[in-house]
Amino acid sequence: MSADAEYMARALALAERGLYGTDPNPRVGAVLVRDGRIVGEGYHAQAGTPHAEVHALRAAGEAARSATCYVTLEPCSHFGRTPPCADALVAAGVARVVVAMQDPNPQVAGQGIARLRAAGIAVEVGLLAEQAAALNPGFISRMQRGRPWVRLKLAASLDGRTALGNGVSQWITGPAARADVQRLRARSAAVLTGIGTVLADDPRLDPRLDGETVLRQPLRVVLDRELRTPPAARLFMAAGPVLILHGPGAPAARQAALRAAGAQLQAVAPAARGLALDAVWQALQAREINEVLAECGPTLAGALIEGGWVDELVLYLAPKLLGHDGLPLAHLGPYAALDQVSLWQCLRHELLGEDLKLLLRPRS
Ligand code: AOF
Ligand code: ZN
Repeated sequence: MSADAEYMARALALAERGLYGTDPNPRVGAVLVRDGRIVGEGYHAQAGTPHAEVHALRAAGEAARSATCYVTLEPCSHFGRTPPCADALVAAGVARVVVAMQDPNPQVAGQGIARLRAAGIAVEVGLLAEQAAALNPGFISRMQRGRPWVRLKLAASLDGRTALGNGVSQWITGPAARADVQRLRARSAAVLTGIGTVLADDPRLDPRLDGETVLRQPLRVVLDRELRTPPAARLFMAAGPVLILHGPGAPAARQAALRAAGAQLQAVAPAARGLALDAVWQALQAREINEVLAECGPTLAGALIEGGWVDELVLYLAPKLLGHDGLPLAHLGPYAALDQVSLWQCLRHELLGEDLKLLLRPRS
């Protein structure tokens, strides 16, 4: 690895420390190097607090003059909750800036780089760009596609069953896989489920991590066309907001009871079954949700997959066989030919305790 790539790798590792806290902002890391020595570094921890570059500049002080700054996202050029980082880098007298990727935020989108160049700073763009983009799939999706990144998590037996025929489903996977799911929840701005899962499992859906701080609680979202969520559901026992998306004409008394339980309610357009998923993403986009984790039963999982909405599938497989009458992963099909089936590409696999974790992307 070149020295530049090593410093950028350090900046990426710093950015990752913001994994559970920066929403709706992206995760960003920065390193300042002068004469072959790191003189300052930092990362963005939480929206409303200083950006990565500002932390690095503060740490470096006078040593930032004529230094090189390695940063995982283009320095910003706008006044948001905080002033522009590009101006701060210029004022500090930095000589060179190495940027992993351009900021997809239309308020920045190249203007930060242009401002640095206009001030006579040498700027290079694109070093470890793929790794930098992988830190922020949700932020990039929200900025470029106008909708959140959707990650579907499913856990099943080797024969693809999520529960016994009688509905018993607790603890299909082991403790390591379950801890991994808590980390997926913690990095997500929203955790999405359907009314079927609320009624069957009564989940809390909040992240519970050992020893790590979650700076913002994910929004827990229930798709509940008829507003059947019980006001005594365990969802309301966890800290953090609950949003129930419902169809038109939901009974006023149920609305009042759920509001009293602490839920936010919003009506969205209905679909043939359930709610229109494009309207669901619109509602979440309006709330600046970057990453959505869907933890749901076979009905919603099937609708997400068949609608082509799943950007990433995380599948945990437990070394068990639950039998032919167990509940399926997703209601799909029926398919009449193999060229109609849902196809996936496995990007990574990993053994977590006794369970196999697969990271999959849809084959387009
Ligand atoms: C950077 N460095 O560390 C981050 C950046 O409201 P603000 O001031 O926090 O601005 C948020 C926007 O700034 C965000 O949408 C993204 O475009 C950029 N994030 N930029 O130079 C950072 N987190
Ligand atoms: Zn900034």
